[in-house]
Amino acid sequence: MAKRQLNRRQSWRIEKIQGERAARAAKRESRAVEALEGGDLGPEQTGLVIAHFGVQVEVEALQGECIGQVFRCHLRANLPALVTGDQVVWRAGNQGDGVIVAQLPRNSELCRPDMRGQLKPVAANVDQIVIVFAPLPEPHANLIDRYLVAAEHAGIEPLLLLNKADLIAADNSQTINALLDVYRQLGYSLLEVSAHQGDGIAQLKKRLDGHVSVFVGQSGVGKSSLVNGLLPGVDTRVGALSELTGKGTHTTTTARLFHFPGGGQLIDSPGIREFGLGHVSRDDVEAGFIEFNDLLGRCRFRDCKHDREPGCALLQALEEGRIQPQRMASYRHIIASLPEDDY
Ligand SMILES: Nc1nc2c(ncn2[C@@H]2O[C@H](COP(=O)(O)OP(=O)(O)OP(=O)(O)O)[C@@H](O)[C@H]2O)c(=O)[nH]1
Ligand SMILES: [Mg+2]
Ligand SMILES: [Zn+2]
Repeated sequence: MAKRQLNRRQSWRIEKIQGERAARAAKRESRAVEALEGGDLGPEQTGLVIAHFGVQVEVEALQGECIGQVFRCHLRANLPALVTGDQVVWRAGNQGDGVIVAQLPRNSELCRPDMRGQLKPVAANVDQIVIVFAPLPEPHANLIDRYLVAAEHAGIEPLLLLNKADLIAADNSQTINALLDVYRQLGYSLLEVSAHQGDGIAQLKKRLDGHVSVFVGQSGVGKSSLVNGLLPGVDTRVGALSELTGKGTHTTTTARLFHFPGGGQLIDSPGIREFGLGHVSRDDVEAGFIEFNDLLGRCRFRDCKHDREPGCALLQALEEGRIQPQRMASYRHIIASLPEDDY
């Protein structure tokens, strides 16, 4: 009991300190914006957010004489939350800095709930989600399925990417191949590569050319290593797996956008431990399982939960092997984790 009270008090204090810190930062920011706006600002122009640092963002000029150059920009107070990949209207200051004036409409956004369950966009205007996994850290099919649901929900093309193919050996090849088979059977695009040995990197490059892609996946699967392999000259930070847990160590802390010399963009994002789907409904989840598409609406009961109802089209397909047991288990796991009013 005493411990719990202490924890509550502690977390209240932490929240208070964080709140005060955020308020001080906001004040500093608004003073910086005022100072900039009081000075000599350049004309309004469009830019691309290539990285995000708390209250400031890095913007690449998309037009004008500074095209291609990067500016550290402050945000006007009334702006919506910006993410990497956003296009904005901004004005340059005279010291490599600037002010963001407006956010331009997004044509896609990949969202996920934050620690408090609140929905947060992680990248904007991407047209391909590259779901990266590896033999180590051990892949979780359910996490892959969650990303697939998020991709289908956002209407963004998914690409499954197995990295660290060099780590496939006698002791894990069966498990890995069984996992890959699930997605091959569903018709998803799948590539096997090794950032370390370079296998498959040329093929991957071809798949990314001309697209705006975002790398997502568990921490430690090698997303940043792949960026380094794909874009020589870019030297983004890579971190060893924890010796204790064999998991990634959350090396990348902010999503960052890179350009391919021949066109196309790639966003490296921070790895995650869990990927909630708080913002999607049961219908969205069902629509995200592409093998359900032809079956939905064919159950005897309109509000069928596909649990044990008689005349359920999904259960029958499961029995006949048209739905893979692992995917059905994954579907149930995801549904069970949705907030209750979404059931
Ligand atoms: N054997 C092997 N190891 C790799 C390969 N690619 C990356 N690694 C290693 O995996 C570890 C994690 O790599 P990162 O690139 O930092 O992984 P990440 O996905 O960016 O991790 P976060 O930034 O934390 O999300 C490092 O020790 C890399 O050297 C590969 O193809 N083969
Ligand atoms: Mg990384
Ligand atoms: Zn049913």
